[in-house]
Amino acid sequence: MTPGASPATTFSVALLAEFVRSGVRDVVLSPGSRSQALALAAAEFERVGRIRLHVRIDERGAGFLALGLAVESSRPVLVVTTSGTAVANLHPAVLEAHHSGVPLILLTADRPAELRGIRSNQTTHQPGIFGVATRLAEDVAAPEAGTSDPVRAADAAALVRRARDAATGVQSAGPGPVQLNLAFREPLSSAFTLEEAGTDEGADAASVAPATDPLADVLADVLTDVLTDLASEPPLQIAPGLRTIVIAGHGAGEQAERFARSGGWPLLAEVSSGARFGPNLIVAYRELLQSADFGGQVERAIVFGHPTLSREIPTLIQRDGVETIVVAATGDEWYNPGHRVSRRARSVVADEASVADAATRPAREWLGRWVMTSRHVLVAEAEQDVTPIGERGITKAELAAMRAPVTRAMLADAIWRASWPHDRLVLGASRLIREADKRVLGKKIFVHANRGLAGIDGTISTAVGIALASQAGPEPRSSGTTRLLLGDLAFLHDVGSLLLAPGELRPRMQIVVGNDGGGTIFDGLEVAQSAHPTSIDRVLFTPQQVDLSSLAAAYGWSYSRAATRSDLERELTTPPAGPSILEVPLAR
Ligand SMILES: Cc1ncc(C[n+]2csc(CCOP(=O)(O)OP(=O)(O)O)c2C)c(N)n1
Ligand SMILES: [Mg+2]
Repeated sequence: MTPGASPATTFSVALLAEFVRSGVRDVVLSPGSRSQALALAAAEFERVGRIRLHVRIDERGAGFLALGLAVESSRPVLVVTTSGTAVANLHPAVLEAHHSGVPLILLTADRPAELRGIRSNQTTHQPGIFGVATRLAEDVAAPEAGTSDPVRAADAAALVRRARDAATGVQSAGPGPVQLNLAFREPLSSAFTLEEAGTDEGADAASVAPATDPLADVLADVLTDVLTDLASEPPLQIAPGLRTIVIAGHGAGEQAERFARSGGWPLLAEVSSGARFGPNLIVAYRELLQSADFGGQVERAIVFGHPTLSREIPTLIQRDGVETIVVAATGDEWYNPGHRVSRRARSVVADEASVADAATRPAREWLGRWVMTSRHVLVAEAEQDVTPIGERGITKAELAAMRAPVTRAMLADAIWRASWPHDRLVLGASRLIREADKRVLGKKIFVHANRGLAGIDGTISTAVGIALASQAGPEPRSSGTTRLLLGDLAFLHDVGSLLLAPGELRPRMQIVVGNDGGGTIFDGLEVAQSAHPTSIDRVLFTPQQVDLSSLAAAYGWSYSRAATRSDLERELTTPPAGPSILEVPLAR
């Protein structure tokens, strides 16, 4: 760095260099004056190919974009903002990341100590503003002139290590958000350049180049941590003898499927569990849980992940005579409906007796009855709402079915069928994720939903983050399409996130909006039967008649509409190459 350089810039460059060295690849930033040193440093790191930079004017969308990038890339993602309300706009994404265990590192620029508490412009109390939602919150004093670069680099390295460790969960209860509140004093930046070869003197850019694969470092740390956990607490051994089911809520992962299979137990896996596949899968689990012959017979439930999509699961757990074991590798808030969970474990295995028992007749009958009955329920429902298309020729009835208006069931089925292992599927919070959860068959595909808090906010930006990170990954998993299925209100809530920065990689992404003119999820509430329909419409359904094609045109996304089943099939199987919106009108 040249003599006379702004300490803000010297520190920002050192900090970003350390983050790159620690494995960070994606930086999301929103513009602002106080954060200019970080922003200009990020622009330089992008120019020399060290990071992927994503610029968004709206910090709320920026936060969710970072969340999507982190979910897909399994790496911490940096978010840079200026001071004031800019910081507060990150709060929704921070809460979601906290509750769903996603590593975000927020670099929030602030005034130095002498300018705080005196009504300076755009100045509020930022340190720790996210409360318990951050794994670590540090208020970092403004960098001083005159401190030598090596000292500053050492400070930056230590700070980055603390932030990285906290965000990936090495020293805390699992991955989550971290806030580094960074004070900057005038001059807020100075000019500098990094050399492409990575030999810039001041920034010590040679050392910016990672010596080893940084991803390997990050994963190795997380893995070491998990293994240490496992070593300090051996897996809970699950013995046979009780009529058992395995429940996989959001984020349960493949381990839930493996575990259910090893013990020969029915697997009730939500659509975004990561475990919705395999021979033990029970798709029609709601109907079965309601039945005395199935739900009524359960003596033990073993729960992975975070179930949020049905009432039947929490009801079962609260029933007398059901022993529930909740499994979570990390985290300190445990799923516990009605405070009735009997045991918690960091990991479980089916013990030898359970594995042997899985092959016995009573165990095979227990599993077989669940699997067969679930299939019967699905077939009966399918006959009601969808006429199958014959393989040879199309009959009159089939033709009519192709021209029939799209239903939610049809939409959920079609989008599931169109998704393959190299694709990504993101589901917004609405009736549609529940519709998918009720019916889609087992398939090993990537499904994400923001179920940490199930907000309708940030859905588009989360999906854009997933799409962009997936495109940057290795082949062939980088070649797919990210499809987002969401309702019209969730779409409109985050419509500003359609704004993509010119020159940035465009997401290979199809947004499918099930447009029923408002929030029809509320029509299912009990109160909708008794309250005045006008009031329900006014304050819950909240009708809208926005022209989505105009919005698409305004933001430069291609647009199409699918009103019939044949339109839908065509649009889903041959989506446009770039960002596109498919509007599907649905009856209320
Ligand atoms: C940020 C936020 N605000 C409010 C809610 C409450 N909420 C849940 S679903 C929903 C309406 C969803 O409507 P839409 O996206 O059109 O889906 P639909 O139910 O019609 O399928 C609302 C407002 C929420 N989950 N998150
Ligand atoms: Mg709607």
